[in-house]
Amino acid sequence: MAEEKKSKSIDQATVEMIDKASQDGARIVFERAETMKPCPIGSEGSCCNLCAMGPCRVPLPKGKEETPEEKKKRTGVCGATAETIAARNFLRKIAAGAAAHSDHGRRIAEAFLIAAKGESPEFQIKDEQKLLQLALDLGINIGDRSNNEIAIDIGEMLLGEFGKQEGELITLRKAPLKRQEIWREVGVAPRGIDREVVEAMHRTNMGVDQDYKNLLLQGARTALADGWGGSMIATELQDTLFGTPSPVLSQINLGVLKEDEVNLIIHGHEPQLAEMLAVTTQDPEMIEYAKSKGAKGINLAGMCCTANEILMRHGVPIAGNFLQQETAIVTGAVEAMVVDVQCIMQGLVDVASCFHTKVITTDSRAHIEGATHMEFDERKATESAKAIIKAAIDNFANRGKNVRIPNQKSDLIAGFSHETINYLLGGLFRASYRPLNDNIINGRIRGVAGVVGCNNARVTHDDIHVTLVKELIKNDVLVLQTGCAAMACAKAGLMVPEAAAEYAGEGLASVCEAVGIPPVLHLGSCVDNARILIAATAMVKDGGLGDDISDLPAAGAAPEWMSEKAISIGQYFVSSGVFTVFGVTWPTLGSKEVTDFLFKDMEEMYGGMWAFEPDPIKMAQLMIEHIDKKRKALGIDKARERVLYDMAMRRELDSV
Ligand code: SF4
Ligand code: MSK
Repeated sequence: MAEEKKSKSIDQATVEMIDKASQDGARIVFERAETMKPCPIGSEGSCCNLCAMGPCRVPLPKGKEETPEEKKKRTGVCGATAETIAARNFLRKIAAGAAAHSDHGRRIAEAFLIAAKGESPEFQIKDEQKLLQLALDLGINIGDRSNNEIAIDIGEMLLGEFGKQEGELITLRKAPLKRQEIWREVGVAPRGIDREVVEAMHRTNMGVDQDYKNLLLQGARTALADGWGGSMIATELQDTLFGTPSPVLSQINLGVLKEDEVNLIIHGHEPQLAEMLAVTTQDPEMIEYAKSKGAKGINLAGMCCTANEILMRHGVPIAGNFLQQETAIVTGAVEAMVVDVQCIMQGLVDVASCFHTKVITTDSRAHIEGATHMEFDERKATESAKAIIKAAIDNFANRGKNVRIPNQKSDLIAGFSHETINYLLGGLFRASYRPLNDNIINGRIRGVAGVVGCNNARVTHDDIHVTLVKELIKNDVLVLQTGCAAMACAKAGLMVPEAAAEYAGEGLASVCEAVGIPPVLHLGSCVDNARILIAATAMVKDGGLGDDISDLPAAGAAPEWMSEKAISIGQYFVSSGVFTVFGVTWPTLGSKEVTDFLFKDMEEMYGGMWAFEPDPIKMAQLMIEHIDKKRKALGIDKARERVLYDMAMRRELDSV
């Protein structure tokens, strides 16, 4: 169960806006969470509403041992057992999460093709090197063909992966060979992205797949279609089209909003419109228009993962993470909250009605009653972006006197794509993960952790993320982050190089100082968890740490998860061989068998398994124990003499 909530947030800007919301009569998520308690039966996966004979509830009896006879009777009307019900619910979450990431990937593939065919002058292939690398990876002829010709083949091939019916996803080839073999042996190599999602929905329909182990196999297949399919396609094509991120300095928290400028927040997940806004808000014509309406300029800021996308590529500041979307409006200083898809609270419209903020939906798949709909069209990208910016500017005159922007904002460095990490560690001419592997082998870095995922109003906002990550880096674990988890740690000052000396253990700090990186690296948005898979694969390929992802001294966590997307991410990490811990609550606790299967049996199948631990210090302990277990298996558990990693040593490594 969720831990007892101590306070609403560790972030002072959020705390200040929670108070302001209550003074202003705006009902925001923190208040709604007080009045709407989670259903204990649904939260443990023991409620089935798949057919009109239900909903059927089969909760685990509390406080007493269940007899076999009692357990036999604990079924739905159709006879479905608690195991089947929990596993079906779990698989449906994976399918929904995989669908969200993959539909994002599909839209990017379509936008990529529009650009490649020259149908949108605003979108051009930005990263030629990545384009050619992708062509090589996919076996697409380069010859003397133009970039656009090559891009059309890439776009069509990858778009085809969504509707593919037979064989295996082509992007699975990016995984270590041993990992690919494991998937084939277990029988979970996905065939086509859409096919796995549809099959998951079919199998969980009333009266189809009623063996929890078989259902969970489809869970792995569907999640892999997300991580190594839809999400990976999204990241690869976004980088090629909009540019592969490189280190960039920016700021984060509500303090990035400006008193004297038009504040436009872009929120959601897909980067196409955000890319256009990043460019078009700089257009002198738009700035002049803002000035004509009494503002000093236009201030674009991001929220949730759309924010991460334009932070990584343009350094656009971030106003906040998931639980801050309404608090941004409560400042009274936001002219427009422009949203695309995913993680957008319907409550935004109600909160906005207490202020002057316009909520603008922009995607045909995501309308909200009471919002203004201004659809973004990639073929008329500038025109669409300008219309949205003008609507924000026109609203500046309506800003009232009730404005309070919190002072809090923190510096951060983002932009750690796989390519950047490779280059920073290995250098321009010998880009590699070798120095990382060497520092893991010699013990300066104990291991690597991916800490990702959402905020959840059932626990103290940002607290679990920040406590966990501080504990990990103190123990010399290098942390890779995406999503709202990354934002929590950035706000806490963990994403600047100076954080190494202040928070990291001696070994990790020495490496960070030598390379000039923070101890916590921002890899991007939720779909960019695919970058973590690629980074893990690069570590395997560089040698010395086993021959599969499951051999690495590595672990994953989503400490404050809330979205079904997080379950899909967790399952593709587990099925890729990573020990993965979730906090807050666990959705199969209604069935001991299903939970044991996920927490124990999956290790035998995949080398990775799930765990649930709401306490961040205990969560860190579990992850560190796993990392140490892997170090022991690799024979690198002996403490080695700690030597500072200086420039001379780096040069020596480069010359190897
Ligand atoms: Fe109840 Fe079975 Fe229908 Fe689910 S499918 S609601 S368990 S009768
Ligand atoms: S935005 S999925 S709340 S991380 Fe990707 Fe944040 Fe979770 Fe949405």
